[in-house]
Amino acid sequence: SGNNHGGPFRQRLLVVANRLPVSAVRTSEDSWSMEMSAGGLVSALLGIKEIEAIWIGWAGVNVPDEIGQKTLTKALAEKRCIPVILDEEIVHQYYNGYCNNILWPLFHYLGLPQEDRLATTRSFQSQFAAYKKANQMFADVVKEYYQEGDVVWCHDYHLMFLPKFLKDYDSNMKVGWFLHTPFPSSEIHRMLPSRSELLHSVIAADLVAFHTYDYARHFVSACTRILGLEGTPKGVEDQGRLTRVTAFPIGIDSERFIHALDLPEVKENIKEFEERFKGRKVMLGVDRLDMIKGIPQKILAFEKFLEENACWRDKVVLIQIAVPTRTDVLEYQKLTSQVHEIVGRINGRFGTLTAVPVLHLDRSLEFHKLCALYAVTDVALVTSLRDGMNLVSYEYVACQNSKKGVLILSEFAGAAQSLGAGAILVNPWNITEVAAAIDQALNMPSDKREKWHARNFLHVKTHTAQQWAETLVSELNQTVAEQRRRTRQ
Ligand code: ADQ
Repeated sequence: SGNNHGGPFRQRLLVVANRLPVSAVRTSEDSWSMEMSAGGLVSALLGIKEIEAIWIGWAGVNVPDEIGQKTLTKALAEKRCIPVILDEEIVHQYYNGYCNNILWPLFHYLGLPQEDRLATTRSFQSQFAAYKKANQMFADVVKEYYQEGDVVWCHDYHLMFLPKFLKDYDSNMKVGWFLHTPFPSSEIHRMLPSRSELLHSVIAADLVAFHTYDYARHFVSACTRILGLEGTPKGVEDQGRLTRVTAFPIGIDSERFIHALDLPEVKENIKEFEERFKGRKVMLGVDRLDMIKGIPQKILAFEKFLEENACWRDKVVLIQIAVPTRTDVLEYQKLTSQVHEIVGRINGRFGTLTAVPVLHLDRSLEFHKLCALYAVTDVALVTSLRDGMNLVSYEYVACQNSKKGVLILSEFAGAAQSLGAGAILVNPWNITEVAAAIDQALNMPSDKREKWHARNFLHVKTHTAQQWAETLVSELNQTVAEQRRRTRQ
């Protein structure tokens, strides 16, 4: 095969995701500056020696001119990234429209947008057409770079057509599809006007994987109920062809967080924060600003806690870091104003001349500051209304070896299934319950905190992103080998 350059054999992995793991900034007509983002997936794949990962995805920038496209492609190649060039209109319809306005809320049980309830509306149809077209464009780039023997790993709800487009091109291609969000109950998926086409396209993959068994089960039910296919313990069967459906929960690169705590600048930050919040307990929320994260509900629960526990008013602070995302989508703009209004009200009610109870920042934090914050806080509040997994809860645990703080965790986050036994589980819609959980967390005796932390820390350390990626790739190779054995018989 063309990818063996005399050294030990390394299988090529084409990782296809909507966004490349880089941010590209154009510095002149023909030059770009690139910064690789340090997500779990990136470090996971760097850590697997037997695999050579190549990324395919959108670079997140609009590049209408040919010089720009050529120079961008060249600059990205050095980072082992291959761009899919999407124009502004497609991005608007496919990404802001179908992905973020339709699939995202539906998969998180937030329903379909009001004006699109009827499948006949023009916006729904044109967004769906753009989604399909964008998926075709991703497929075309994959086809161009694909070599026999490569493994192709498609990511997320943005690319549900991709497995089908790739298998139509070459039925021998090894194709896996992983969903980072929940897969909802089949009763929810049923509402989607394009429900069948999407399911058919996904099961063209050899392996379909989710964070939890519940999501995998919902997916299989959707295939049996909506498509009338047969569900088996291994997956879904369509005319004798089996698509393996299973759960492979993601993890984080825990060593990266644990080591960071020893860095001088992180230690410096920790000291600064401790000084700044001396005499107060610190609670922390870190989320992308998104309706699924339940930020308003969380702050309202904190308000209720302060109402009921006057003695805590000047002794506790909630730091909420909310990175703005998808700022082009109206719903997200409304959410920002809503959060600001609640924060303003609480600080007005319970603040003093020297301190406010809620410290809310509309921004992302650099890695070192984030680690320091995770390390100094007494309680982490993860109150997602739905969340595929939620990595913030993992990162918090990884950084809590000295403090052994308490995790308050939504039962609707995938992480509830892995960290739930060492956390206070809550229904984020029940503000009274969350307020009570805050009280319990702030008063929890240290022996219980230590026991819970030890349990969760062990989990986070042993279920890493690297292990997740390795498992998925080897399972995909195995699944395909088994299929070939079966069809030969
Ligand atoms: P997200 O919805 O983005 O991911 P999450 O899993 O919490 O949610 O990951 C967010 C990442 O961004 C974390 O690594 C976190 O450190 C970082 N981050 C968030 N807010 C930040 C801030 N204010 N400053 C700096 N960094 C911040 C989707 C799904 C999740 C699933 C992941 C992975 O929605 O459920 O866990 O994919 O599959």
